Amino acid sequence: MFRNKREFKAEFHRRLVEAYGCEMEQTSPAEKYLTLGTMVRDYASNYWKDTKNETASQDLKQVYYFSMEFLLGRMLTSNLKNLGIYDIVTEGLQELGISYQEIADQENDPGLGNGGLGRLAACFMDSAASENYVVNGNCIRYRAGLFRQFINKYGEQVEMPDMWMRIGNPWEIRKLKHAVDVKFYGQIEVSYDENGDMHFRHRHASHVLAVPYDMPMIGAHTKTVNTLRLWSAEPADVAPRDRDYRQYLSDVEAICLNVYPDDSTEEGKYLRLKQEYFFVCAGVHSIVETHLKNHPSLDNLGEKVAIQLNDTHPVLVIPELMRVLMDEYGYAWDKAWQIVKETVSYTNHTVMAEALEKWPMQYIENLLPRIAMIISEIDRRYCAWAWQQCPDDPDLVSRTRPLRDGTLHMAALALIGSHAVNGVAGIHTEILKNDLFRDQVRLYPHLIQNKTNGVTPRRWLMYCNPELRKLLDDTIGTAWEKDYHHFEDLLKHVDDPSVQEAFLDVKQVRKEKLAAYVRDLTGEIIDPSSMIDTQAKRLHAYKRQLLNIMQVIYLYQRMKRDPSFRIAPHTYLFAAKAASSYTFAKSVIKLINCVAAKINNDPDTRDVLKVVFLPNYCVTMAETLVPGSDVSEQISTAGKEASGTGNMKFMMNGAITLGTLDGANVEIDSLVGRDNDVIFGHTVEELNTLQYHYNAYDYYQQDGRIHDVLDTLINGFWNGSADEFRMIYDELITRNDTYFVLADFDAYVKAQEEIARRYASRNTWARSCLVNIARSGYFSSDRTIEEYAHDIWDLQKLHF
Ligand code: CJB
Repeated sequence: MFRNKREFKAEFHRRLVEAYGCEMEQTSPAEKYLTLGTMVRDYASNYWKDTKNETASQDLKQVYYFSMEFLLGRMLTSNLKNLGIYDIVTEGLQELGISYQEIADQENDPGLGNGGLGRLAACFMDSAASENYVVNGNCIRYRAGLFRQFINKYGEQVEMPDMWMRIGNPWEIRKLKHAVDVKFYGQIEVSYDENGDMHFRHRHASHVLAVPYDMPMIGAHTKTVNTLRLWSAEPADVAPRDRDYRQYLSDVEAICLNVYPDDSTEEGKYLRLKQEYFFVCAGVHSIVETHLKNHPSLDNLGEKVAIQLNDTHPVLVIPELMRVLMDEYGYAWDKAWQIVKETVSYTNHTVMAEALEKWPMQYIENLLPRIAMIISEIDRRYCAWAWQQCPDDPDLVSRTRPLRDGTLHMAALALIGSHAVNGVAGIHTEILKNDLFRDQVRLYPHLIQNKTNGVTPRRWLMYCNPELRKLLDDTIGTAWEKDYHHFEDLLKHVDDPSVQEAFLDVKQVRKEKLAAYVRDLTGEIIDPSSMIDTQAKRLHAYKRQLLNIMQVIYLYQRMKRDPSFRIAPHTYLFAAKAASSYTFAKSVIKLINCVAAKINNDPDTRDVLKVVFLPNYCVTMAETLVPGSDVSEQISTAGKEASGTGNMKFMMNGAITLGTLDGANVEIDSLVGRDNDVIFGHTVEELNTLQYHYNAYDYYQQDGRIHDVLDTLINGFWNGSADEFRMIYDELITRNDTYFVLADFDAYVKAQEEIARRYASRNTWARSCLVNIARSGYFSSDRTIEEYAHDIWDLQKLHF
C-alpha cells in the first residue's frame, strides 16, 4: 500500500489503467472515484483485519448496533481524513492534474435512511471506531434510498428514485461465505423426543438468501476499523414451495428494494415486517457464528456480545435469539431468556403514538410462525410474572403486556426483553419514565436511563467547516480535536474582540459559500450579509415548519401595510422532505414555495426578506448549510421532538438556537444560558394543562395577525386557488391545531424580534456564538458512545 505521495500517484495510475484498460486521462470522474474509493478501502483493510484479530485475541466484548437506517453521508473525505492520508491524496491528484473535488462530487450519499435516527447511527459508528470501541452495524442494503426530491413549477414536491449505487459502491465487500438462509411462511411441526422434550421443525418455508456486504467504519487517527454489515436479499438455492416462481423472485427482490420513507410515523405494512425479520435473522445468525468461532458455547454470549436495538424496528431480535438458543442449540427457556436479557438493550426515539410500532399478530403468525409462538409464550410468562408483582393494580398487566387485542406492541416487547432501555435526551427520558412507560417503571424501577444524543465533531465541524477548525486550533490548540472536553478551553477567549472578529470573518466566508451553493442549486441569489435563519429537518407537523412560514407571512404583510416598518435583511432557508404519503406535510412544502415565489419577487420587500426552499435535503447539503447559518430553528411543540441532532450541529458551528423547550434544546439552553439562545413557547407542563381547554379558534378571532395570516390560506392569495391550502387552515381551526401552532405564535414573533435585535450587536452576537461552540463539546457523540459503553454495554476499549 502507498506510503507517500509518489507511491500514491503511481498506484492510482496503475489501478486506473488496469481496471479500465485505457489511458488515465480517458477515464471518467466516476471511474476515478471508484478507483480511489477502492484504494482507500484497501488501505484500511490491514487495520480492518487487525481489529478483527485483536478483538478475538483480547477476547473483547463487542457491540452489534441493529438499525434499519445508517445515514452515512459521503465517505471519501471522511475516510481520507480519518486515516490521515487526505493531504497525500489531494496533493497527489493535483500533481496528476486531477481535481479532488470533482472526484468527491461523484459520490452519492448512501441511501440508507430517513433522518435523525439513521444519522445518529452513523455518528455512533464514527465515534465508536475513533474511540477504539468495537461496535458493528447491522442493516439492510437498500438498492434505492429515500427518494430524491425535486420541486416542480407549482412549488410541489416531486419524488424520484434514489439509485445511489448506480455507479457502484467502492466501500463494500460482498461476503458470500457468510450468507444466511432466512425462512418465511410455512408451518411449524412439533414433535417430542424420548425425554418428552419438544422439537420444532419449520416446514414448507419460503427461503431467502441473506448475503452480507461489509463496509469498513474507519476511526479517526486510530487503527480501529469496525464493520457495517448490510444484508442483501437474493433468491435461495431451494425450490420455492407451492408458489409461483416469478412471484417468488419479485417477492425476494422487494425486500431490499427501498427504505421506508416514513419518519416518525408507522405504516404497518407487511413488507416492512419482512424487512425487519430479514436483517434481524441474518444479523443474529452471524453474531452466533462469530461467537462460536472463539467460544465453546453460547453460555457467555451476554458477556461477550451486546446487541443495541435502535428503536423497535429490530425488536424481533428478542424472539429470534430465543429461537436460535432453544431450537438450534438446545437451551431451556429460562436459560435462553437470561442470555437474551443480558445481551439486548433498546433505545427509544419517539413518544409520538403514531410512531410506536404495532403489528397484527396475524401478520406474524403467517409470515413468521415460530417467532409468533415464542412471542405468545413471552407474553404468557410476562403476564404471570407481572400479575404477582402488582396485585393491587390488576389492569397493569393488560396495559403493559406485549399482546393486546391481537396486536403486538413492539415497545412493550423491547422493554421486557432488554436489560437497559434509554431515551435520547433528558426531557425525553423523563417523559418515558413519567408517561409512556410509567407502568413499566413500577415493575422495573432501574430499567430506563438517559443517553443524550450526540454528533461527530469530525464530520460536523472539522471536515465540513475547516475555517472554523483553524480558528479553534489557532485560539486554543488542537486538544479539542481528540478530546471533546477541550471545547471548553474556548470559554477563556469569548470576550476577546480579536477572536470575536475572527469568528465573524469565518462565518462570513461560510455564508458566502452557502450563498454560492444556494445559487447553484436553485438560481436564487441570497445576501450573505443578511441574517441566515435555517430550518432543516424532515417535514412533520410537530416540527412546525408551519409556524416559521406563518411568521414570515406576518412580516411580509406588516411591511406591505406599513412602509415605515422594515426589518433588517433576513434570509429564511427551509430544507425538508415529506413522506410521499403525508399530504399535510406536502401541502406545507407547497405553501413555503408559494410564499417564497411571491415575496422574493416583490420589489417592496425583496431586499430585506427572502425565503428559499432548498430541494433534496441530505447529509451532503447539511455540510454546507449548517456552517453557513446564523440561526438554528428548533421550534417543535414541547414534548414531541425526542432529542433532535440538527440543533447540536448548528450549535457546534456557532449558530444561535431559536427554540422551544423540547428535546436536546433543553440541555443546550442549560449549557449556554438564556443570554446565548432564544427560547420561547409553552412548556410541556403548560401544554399538559392547556390541552384540556385549548380553543384555536379563539386565537384566530382575537389576534389580528393570526387572522390575517390564516386568511391568505383560504382566499387564493398565494397562487390564486382558494382551496389550495384549506387543509392547513382546517388543521389549525377545524381540527383545533394539534401542535399548538397558534398558541405559540405570539411568543414566536417576539422571539424572532429578540434574535434580530441581538444579531444587530455584532460583537455580542459573536460572543454568544463562541459560547455555543465552547459548550457544544458535550454534544460530541464521542461522549454519548462513552456513556453507552460504560452504562449499558460494559464495553472495554480495544488495545493495539
Ligand atoms: N427519529 O428519525 C427518527 N425516526 C423515527 O422513526 C423516530 C425518531 C428521531 O431520532 C433522532 C435520534 O434519536 C432524534 O433526535 C429525533 O428527535 C427523532 O425524531
